[in-house]
Amino acid sequence: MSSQPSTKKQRTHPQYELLYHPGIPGRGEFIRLAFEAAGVAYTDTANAAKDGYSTVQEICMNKGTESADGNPPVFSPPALRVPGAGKDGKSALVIAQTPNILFYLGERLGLVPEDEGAGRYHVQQVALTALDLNNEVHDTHHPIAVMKYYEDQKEEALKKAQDVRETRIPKFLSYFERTLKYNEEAGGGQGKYLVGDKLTYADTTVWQVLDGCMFAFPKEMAARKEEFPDLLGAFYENVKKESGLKEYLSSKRRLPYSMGVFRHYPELDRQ
Ligand SMILES: N[C@@H](CCC(=O)N[C@@H](CS)C(=O)NCC(=O)O)C(=O)O
Repeated sequence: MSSQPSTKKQRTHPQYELLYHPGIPGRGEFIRLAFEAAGVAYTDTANAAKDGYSTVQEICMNKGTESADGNPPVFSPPALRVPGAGKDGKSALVIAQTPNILFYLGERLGLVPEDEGAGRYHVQQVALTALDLNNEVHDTHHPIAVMKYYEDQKEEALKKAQDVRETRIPKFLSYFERTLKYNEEAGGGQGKYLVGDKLTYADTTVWQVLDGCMFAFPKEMAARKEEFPDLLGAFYENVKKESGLKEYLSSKRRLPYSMGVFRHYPELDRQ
């Protein structure tokens, strides 16, 4: 699908291409949310056409010394291809690693504080922390081997999930809740935004991880609501209502969770 969110920005943009696996939100979702929140069009290459995934595989999963257009190799999707932004100013730029892509897009999509000071690094700091939690949640169902089935590592998964739910999730939620309060006390955000007084990719990234945790561990997250009322209440609800995101979240472009990072195995949730 070629995404056409409502256009909010006046600036002209290249036709950005998100290179990711088809059919799952996965780590591609952090990038989609940034585009959708900004109202900037992008091509979700693997979901846009039947042969789209072969392009993703050629660029991001080849065994050569180059990804494409003279760019260095990519370890794995997601990657971003930006036509016209290559070294010679004509070919394409290809970059990878979710937080690196978000950092590149942040200023271009208007999803970081306007001044170039500490605020931009704070946005990146919060997003990186949310992505750390994303990785820890992944390890609850694959604690031993990424390429082995969940069923082959279930015993370890039960132990890992218990630790992540009991010690790691509350530690991360506490950090995000304190970040919200810090911003509010500094006169920004009104409890709606983590950094500054408008939506940044820190908000969209934290929101996606919270939403994924609610899918994966519904009982655990419901039980934590009292402890973290601002984060799991006002903040979570407000991000959903942001223009661009509201339309996206009820559209077909928002893919359902399935067998990606966020999986619902009832036995891994609070009992
Ligand atoms: N740290 C990387 C992780 C990338 C990653 O793990 N990508 C997954 C899909 S979400 C993948 O295809 N991994 C293949 C592999 O690790 O072999 C990022 O944030 O982009």
